[in-house]
Amino acid sequence: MNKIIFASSNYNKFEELVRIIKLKNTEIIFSDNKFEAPEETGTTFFENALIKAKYYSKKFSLPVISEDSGLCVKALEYQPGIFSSTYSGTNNALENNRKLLNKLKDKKDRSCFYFCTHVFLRKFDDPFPLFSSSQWNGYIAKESIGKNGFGYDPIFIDSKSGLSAAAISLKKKNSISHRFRSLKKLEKKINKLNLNE
Ligand code: ITT
Repeated sequence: MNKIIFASSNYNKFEELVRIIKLKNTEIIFSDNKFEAPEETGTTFFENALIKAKYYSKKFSLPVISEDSGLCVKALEYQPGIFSSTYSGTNNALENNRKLLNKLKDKKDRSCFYFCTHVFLRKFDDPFPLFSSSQWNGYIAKESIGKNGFGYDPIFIDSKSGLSAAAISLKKKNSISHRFRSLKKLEKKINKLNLNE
């Protein structure tokens, strides 16, 4: 059985990822705050995902998948974007949501999207990283709706169904989300490799 580390401090992401991605003969292991998280100094989702992938693959000496993601709000020039997890100055989801609702108080256009980029590295100096990205379109609710999910899910409304990401089941979220779409592309690419080479 091959082992791949999911390089993240966010267990909610891992919970979704393991239900979405199916890799041949491979177990995906959560990095579980075993090492202090690296500083995310990039200016793009891709750069930050690569920073995390390189850092954790060196620490664990194993192949890794990393993810950088966030919520991009049109009326706020696509912020909080790469700063989503600590938008309010803490990584408290309630505080982040409150700040965002406040910023949008007088805005008519509440459209937004979740965005994520995934990176796969066989080793820290892998010259052939694999990557994938996707987005999930929606708009920001006027108040929190629903108890499922994490982060901005209670205030993110899926543009197709009109339901908040926290009001749908995990199974449903995992069939329409940014994470689902991006990971399915990555899954295809990884399954073409021979990880034992
Ligand atoms: P790692 O960097 O350790 O993976 P993190 O949570 O800090 O964990 P990011 O820097 O990629 O990860 O920030 C992602 C943030 O974007 C996340 O904390 C949420 O605030 C938000 N986000 C991304 N996807 C989301 C989703 O499916 N549902 C709710 N919020 C999401």
